[in-house]
Order: sequence, then structure tokens, then C-alpha cells
Amino acid sequence: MNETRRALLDALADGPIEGPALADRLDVSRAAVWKQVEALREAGFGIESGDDGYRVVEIPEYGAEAIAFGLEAPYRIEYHDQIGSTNDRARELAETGEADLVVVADEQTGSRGRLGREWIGPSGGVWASLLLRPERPPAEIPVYALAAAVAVARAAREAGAEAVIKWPNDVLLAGEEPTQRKLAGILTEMEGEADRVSWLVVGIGVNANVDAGALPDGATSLREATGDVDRRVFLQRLLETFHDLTGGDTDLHAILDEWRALAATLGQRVRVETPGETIVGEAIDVQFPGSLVVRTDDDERVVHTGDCEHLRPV
Ligand code: BT5
Repeated sequence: MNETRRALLDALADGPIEGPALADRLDVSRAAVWKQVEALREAGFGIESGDDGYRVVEIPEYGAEAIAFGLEAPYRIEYHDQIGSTNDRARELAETGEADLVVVADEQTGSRGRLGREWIGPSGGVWASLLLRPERPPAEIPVYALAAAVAVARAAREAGAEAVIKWPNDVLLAGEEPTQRKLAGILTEMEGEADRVSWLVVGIGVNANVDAGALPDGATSLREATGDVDRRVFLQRLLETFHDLTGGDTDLHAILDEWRALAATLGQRVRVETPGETIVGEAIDVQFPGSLVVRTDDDERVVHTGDCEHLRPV
């Protein structure tokens, strides 16, 4: 989507606006405004032109323009009906110098989980990858994944689902263990040097309007829990929360409290498979930038990465 289109969407989101004022605000001719308005109509927007100017009366269900319309976060949107993996596409765009862009797809045919695992991404999900270039040291990057989990959990709660977070960043729907099932997963990938991040891709997959039967065992969807959601609004809220938590020079440490408030892992007996060993104990806290503190029989361990399983209390 070009800059003029994005500026037009922002202007229209503020309320009715007359053609000449729009041309001024966008710094283009009135003919160019008319052309852009026509393009939005073709993209599915209902736009009336009355006495007080252009007014949006209908927003398309999903798509780049729909998601950008009224979005209170500084990201551009690239939308695909179908794609292999939104993370792969975001990485491709990283090589061309893009930033602050979100790749969104209705369906993914080759999406990835962590450690080379497969992610199932049928039509109806919210599959999105944010491409960012944060001016932060690489050591702080794990906290972006926690922020993404917070953003997903909050959006899911707004939609009426009782979402909780399992360390580090799986979002589950609450229920008696072991019936907590996975609603969303997050895959962050980055490139950088010791003290500088070149690019960061935060891939977020939420089983939104998807039949649970299309998903692996242990997975659930918003459709299953609460009924279908408005994916446009869901993704907008998610992106806005994520930006509030991470944008500009906000204090990233504040993410931890938001995470703790939504976490199901703290206070649980857990088994964490790290690359080198298995740690069993009680999860007692999370530490910046996202490490889990586990009290084992012998001492306290700080775990930076791994797969975590909630165990029944002994
Ligand atoms: C994750 O990996 O949970 C990260 C998933 C990230 C997916 C997003 S979608 C947008 C972006 N583009 C991509 O290509 N990826 C990202 P992990 O913790 O490794 O979990 C993977 C495991 O979850 C798999 O081995 C399955 O058991 C299970 N799984 C696969 N698809 C699932 C789904 N749709 N819902 C719940 N669980 C699923």
C-alpha cells in the first residue's frame, strides 16, 4: 500500500472530510484524491460523498486497507490471501530494507513453528509477521516475544476468550489441566551483530475463525471457544497493544508485569526441556528479558530458552 493510500485511510478514519481538505492534507491534487477514493471503493470500502465531504460507511471484512483503516499503530500492512509463510515473506522484505511493516495472510501453506517444527495455518486464522528494526541490543529481543504473547492474550480476552500465557509465549485457553489447549504461537527471528539488531521478525499465529478439526491435537481456536471474531478488529487491537508495549523508547521492563498478570506458568510445577537438560520444579518468576526462574529440589535455576510443560501438582 502506498503512502498516499495510507494517509487517505488515516484521514477518513478521523471522520468526514471534504475533497479540498483531503487534497491539502495528502498534498496531492483533487483528481488524485478522487482516484484514490475510487481505489478504496474497489477494495470494498463504502464511501459516500455528502455535504460534509467523504465519509466511510462500510469497511471490508479483512485485507490490507481494512486493517490499516483506523489502526493506531505506525505499521504498514501487506496482505495475501495465501502465502507459504508470513515470516518467510517478512524476512524477504527485510533484505530489501523495509521496516515497520506487517505481512498478513488468510492462509499459510508452509508456515513454521520453532526449531523447524510445522505450523498449521488454514484459511480463517490470524497469521501475521511484524518486521521491525528496533534500536535495542540483541540481548533484549526475547522480551518482544513476551510482548506479542501479552498482545494476543489481551485481544483474545477482549473477544471473550479466557486466554492465558504459557512460558515463554504460547497462548492457551484456560481450563483444567491438561485441557488447556493452544490458541496461538509466536516465532521470532532476527539478524544482528553483538550490539545491534539489523532486523527482527515477530511471527504471530492465532487460530481465530478455524475449525478445531483442521488443527493438530492439543490445539483450539476462537471459533471453538467463543465463536468467530472480527479478524480486522482483533488484529488491530493486537498490533496496537504490541506497539504500546514495545514502540519508540518505552521501557521494555514494564512488559514483564503485563506478562505476569496473564501467565498460567507462574506457581505451577513445570518440566522445561532446554537444549542441554531437563529441569523440573516450581516456576516462581520471570526475569528480563524473559527467562523463567524455576525452584528445583536443590536450588533456583534461571532458564533462558526451552519447551515448557505444566505438570500436575505433587
Ligand atoms: C510456535 O512454535 O508455537 C510458533 C508458531 C508461529 C506461527 C506463526 S504464524 C505467522 C508466522 N509465520 C510462520 O511461518 N510462523 C509464524 P512451537 O512452539 O514450535 O509449536 C509448534 C507445534 O505446535 C507443532 O509441532 C504442533 O504440535 C503444534 N501446532 C502446529 N500448528 C498449530 C496450530 N495452528 N495451533 C496450535 N498448535 C499448533
